[in-house]
Amino acid sequence: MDPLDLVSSLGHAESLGRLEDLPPEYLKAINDLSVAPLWPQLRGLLPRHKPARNTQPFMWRYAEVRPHLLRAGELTPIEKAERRVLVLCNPGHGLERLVATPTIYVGLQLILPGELAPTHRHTPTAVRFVIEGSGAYTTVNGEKCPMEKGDLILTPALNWHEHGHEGSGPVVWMDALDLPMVYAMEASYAIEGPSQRSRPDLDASQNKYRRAGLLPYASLGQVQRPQYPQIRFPWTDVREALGLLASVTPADEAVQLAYVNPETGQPCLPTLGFSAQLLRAGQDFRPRKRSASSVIHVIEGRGESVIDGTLLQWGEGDTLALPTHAEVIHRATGEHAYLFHVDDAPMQRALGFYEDF
Ligand code: GTQ
Repeated sequence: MDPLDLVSSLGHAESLGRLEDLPPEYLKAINDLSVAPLWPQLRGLLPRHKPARNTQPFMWRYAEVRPHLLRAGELTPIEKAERRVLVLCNPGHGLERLVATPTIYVGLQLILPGELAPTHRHTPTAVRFVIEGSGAYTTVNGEKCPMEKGDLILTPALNWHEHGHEGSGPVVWMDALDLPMVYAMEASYAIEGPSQRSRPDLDASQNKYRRAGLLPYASLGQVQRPQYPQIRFPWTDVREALGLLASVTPADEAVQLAYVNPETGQPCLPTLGFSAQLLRAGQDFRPRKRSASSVIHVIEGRGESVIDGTLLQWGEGDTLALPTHAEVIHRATGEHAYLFHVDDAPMQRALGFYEDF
């Protein structure tokens, strides 16, 4: 039987009634009560088999954006910005919504020597992934985390954070936030607070969770494990771990490590997921199609990706947006490449509909 016949035999019509099919006085009467009929919009809200997507497969080239970010450093003093950020706006969503994908906000943030981006906390969760420079830091609830290239630093929801720069030269990092969802929930706001410089607790979580497989002994006796035990994930460790993982991973399998809560093994944040991938030279990598949208940042190397038929050729510092349900192929075209992934799989799992195919 033709699948479409099956659909109709189950009582599902191919096309549903339209607004124009209704008497205008009926529509006016219900609209005046702030009420609308579902059926003209049902297929739009719940398309069959595959979601409607506005997100475009897209790439922001670091070499193109960087000069404008540095110019922002001349045009806008930190006091006039608080956070000097250029936001990567997916063209499928325009410049107003400030989203890279429907759920992921991505900005490139610049801090110059001596500057301070003052303490605040907010309901959205953020992470920083360092792109260039050194000598900057982020202090999270009094824990001062150095920011070196490739480091991932978490600033979970409602945690105090400030950024500073004690070195020389510009420092740039990528911010990824779950802001679009928190904003859509009409729950996004920030509070300013006093500087945390008075009690810097240097990289405390790094010293507690230095190596996978080893936990502070006292943790074993705790019923409730800490929600955000590790704040900084240094790139030097992740890169080395990827190299070792590659040495024991069959050629056709992904060499990819998830950033997790070392106490629980769960994703390190509740809404967004983070992973680092070593893409081996000369080999097509075809991840499974998945319901999550994602952003990929190129840490090192060159390559190309085909995302829903769009070819994007990337190099170090570039950032790509991948829609939900995308068909994806990645290949490194030079040596090995290293990719940092941000996805919304944790929130999709929490909502009970994450799928891969
Ligand atoms: O550094 O705290 O890109 O609050 C957007 C909002 C960065 C930050 C962003 C923020 C921050």
